[in-house]
Amino acid sequence: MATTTTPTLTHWGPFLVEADGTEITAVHGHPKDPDPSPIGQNLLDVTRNRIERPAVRQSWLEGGPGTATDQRGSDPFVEVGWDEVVDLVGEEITRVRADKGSEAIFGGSYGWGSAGRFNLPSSQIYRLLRMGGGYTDARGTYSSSAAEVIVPHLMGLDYSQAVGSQTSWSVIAGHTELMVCFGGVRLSNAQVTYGGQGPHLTRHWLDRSTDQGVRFVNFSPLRDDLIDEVDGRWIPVRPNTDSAIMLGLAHQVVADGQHDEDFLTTHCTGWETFCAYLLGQTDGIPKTAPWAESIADLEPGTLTDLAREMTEHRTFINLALAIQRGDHGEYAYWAATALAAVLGQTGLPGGGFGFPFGSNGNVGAGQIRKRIPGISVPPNPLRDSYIPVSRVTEMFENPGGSYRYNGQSRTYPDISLVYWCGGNPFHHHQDLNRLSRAWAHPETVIVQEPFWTPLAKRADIVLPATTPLERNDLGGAETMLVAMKAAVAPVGEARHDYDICAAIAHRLGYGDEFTEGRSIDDWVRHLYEEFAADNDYAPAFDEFWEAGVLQHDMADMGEPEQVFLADFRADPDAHPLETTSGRIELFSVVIDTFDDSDAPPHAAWQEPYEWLGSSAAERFPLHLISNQPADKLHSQYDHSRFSRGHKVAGRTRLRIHPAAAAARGLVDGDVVRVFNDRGASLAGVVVSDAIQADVVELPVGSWYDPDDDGTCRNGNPNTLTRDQGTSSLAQGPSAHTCLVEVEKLEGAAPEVQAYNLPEFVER
Ligand SMILES: Nc1nc2c(c(=O)[nH]1)N[C@H]1C(S)=C(S)[C@@H](COP(=O)(O)OP(=O)(O)OC[C@H]3O[C@@H](n4cnc5c(=O)[nH]c(N)nc54)[C@H](O)[C@@H]3O)O[C@H]1N2
Ligand SMILES: Nc1nc2c(c(=O)[nH]1)N[C@H]1C(S)=C(S)[C@@H](COP(=O)(O)OP(=O)(O)OC[C@H]3O[C@@H](n4cnc5c(=O)[nH]c(N)nc54)[C@H](O)[C@@H]3O)O[C@H]1N2
Ligand SMILES: [Mo]
Repeated sequence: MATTTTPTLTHWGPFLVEADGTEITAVHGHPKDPDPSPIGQNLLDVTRNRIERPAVRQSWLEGGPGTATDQRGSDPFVEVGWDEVVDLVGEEITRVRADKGSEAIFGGSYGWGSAGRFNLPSSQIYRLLRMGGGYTDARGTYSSSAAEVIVPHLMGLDYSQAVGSQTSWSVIAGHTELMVCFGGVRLSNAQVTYGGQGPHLTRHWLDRSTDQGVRFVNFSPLRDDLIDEVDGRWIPVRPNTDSAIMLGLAHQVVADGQHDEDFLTTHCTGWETFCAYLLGQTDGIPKTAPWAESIADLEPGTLTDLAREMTEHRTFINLALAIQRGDHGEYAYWAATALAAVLGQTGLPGGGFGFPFGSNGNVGAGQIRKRIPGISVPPNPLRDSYIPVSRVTEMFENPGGSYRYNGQSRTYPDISLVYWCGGNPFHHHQDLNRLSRAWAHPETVIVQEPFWTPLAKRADIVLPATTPLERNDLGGAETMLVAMKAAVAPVGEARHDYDICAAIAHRLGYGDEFTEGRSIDDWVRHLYEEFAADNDYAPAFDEFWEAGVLQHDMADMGEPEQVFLADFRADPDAHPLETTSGRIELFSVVIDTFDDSDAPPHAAWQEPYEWLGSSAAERFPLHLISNQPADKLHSQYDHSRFSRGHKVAGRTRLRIHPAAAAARGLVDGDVVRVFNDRGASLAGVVVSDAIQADVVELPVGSWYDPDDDGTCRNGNPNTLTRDQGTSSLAQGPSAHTCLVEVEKLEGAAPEVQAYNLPEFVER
């Protein structure tokens, strides 16, 4: 068969894929990408481990909703036809809406799914469920929940608006003298941007900044959170101590009399109260540099010297998202805001603070992302029915139970039906064995997914979806619009998300409203034409489709040189922030009224629930960092040869410091049991001095593969992480707060079964 070459866009960049009609035969970086991501090679296995036909869990099919729900994941499946499965889904949605109310449907469906403006799985499912009466939604993200809640309190900006107005890399390269990074600028993470990464430029900006004289400091448990080329200063820290470090730095600046009194009074509110806390006047503990050094386990003098360096130079403080994905994560962002205010450089070119450089590829690109219209999604008619996204297990465990969230007292709904599309909670959620138990609560679980992931295996009704390589779409990245063309035929009987949702909408009686009479190709053309009508430089659709990519007219892309909060800095009366005070809030009157004991009204050090300085470290003396995998996006394509080729001893790679390894008799390639009171995972050892001595790194993304005792044979770290909200403010996930112990596995290591297909039986 003739080979075709077609463009595509993923969350990890644009590519050209070669295909022979049924298989992808080669994946090439897009010629417009100077630093293509190796993750692209995962696409070679797009046709493997696929769900080929609709399937229903045997007990559910025989006994109906609510039957043997604790058998999810072990019951066999019965394959059925599309007409039958659409009927089953339609009937079940109708039954639950009528008997339990629409609130009993959980459609929050968190997950990244695929890039592609039209077929974005979350848009399709939201549209389907919202048009039909609504559902209980999920608010916030696993990425940035804590920041999303705290940033508006501190600076009156919506979080995504704040990220979009970050200081440009070009300004940092040109003006910053010292860039102090908490959680680094991790190049492997900058491969990715939600919704579509364009050309990869972060390496270029790191190199250029270094060439222009920016010196980097990397406060992080991992040295390689900053690439060697920038020759940064690595300060290995105890995880979760960032707030203490920043308070210690701020204290030193104040003790030296170098704080910007003028900025603190004209641009901030609450300085007096915060200062009294900093100096220890309110609790008897001055937050001095030596105090912080002992908490973070740093060499004495480290913070005193650095505080002086920061006062003497144009300093930019960068916060990775990781530092807010831990207990009290909100407060690391608040401490940085306060430290930057004390230094008085907020709003100056190359000074102040920003976030989250390195956590996504587009941060600091300096261009406002071009809006490519997607399919419109109406609001959820059940406006107030939502949970904070990572409270999903608690919701199943505790229907009717109450919890606090950003000043509100709220109640968990009683969920009967879960409909998940484009995410994988059995990868992304914390304490997976606890989720597995709670997962028996709903009567029915519907999963729409291309691959036999651990989530799909734990469904009652499985709807096989195609991937972007099997359908046409539009891909929008910062600088380019990509004609995402189908490269291979749909695998098995898989259907496009849109067609699945449309069939269900028809079954429920609102198909025409859902489709507006358009096929996928009609929609793609329609969305492009809407975009072209607003942008003179865009050619006619057919010309665009033929060319495969449209480079945006840069002149039209907003400020190329942006400085975060510059207008406010220049004139706070003319450009007040949309906070209660119009100023940066070093004390929040609003949060003070919440009166939650875990949510003080100013930046503060609160001991995380477990950390290297706590008594829990006597039993579990290693802090686990479950960061993002360099070789894939989350759990996507974990079945592929590329991802599996990066494993050690066939499971997730665990990095451990030479001293910690020697103390446990471990060498490279050993299989270890990583464990704590919550669970265990088996991993393959790599000994490395690029890690803080009491920290181990076990990246996320391996498909959950529990044995009978709940030990994950494949090394998923989320059997170990604790499932608790960051605080009553955001109730965000706190995966980066986790202690473990590691021991050599005795005897033969069990075989990984995560990539086996489930068992099928005839009806
Ligand atoms: N311990 C720990 N846990 C973490 C984190 C951490 O730092 N530590 N990080 C968290 C973060 S930041 C995030 S964002 C989450 C990520 O968690 P998720 O976003 O849930 O992870 P993905 O693996 O990207 O899941 C996407 C799913 O969508 C499917 N999919 C892809 N394309 C399509 C499509 O076109 N149609 C349909 N129907 N499905 C599709 C994929 O096959 C995959 O199963 O994980 C979180 N979990
Ligand atoms: N290749 C790849 N890139 C990705 C993703 C992926 O799955 N694969 N996922 C994307 C997504 S959804 C997101 S949200 C972002 C996440 O971006 P981040 O949240 O920034 O990413 P992480 O990998 O969790 O953590 C980055 C580094 O922070 C450090 N760190 C962890 N805890 C602490 C701490 O308490 N203090 C300090 N100082 N440092 C700490 C760790 O050493 C870790 O390597 O990444 C995105 N980029
Ligand atoms: Mo994320």
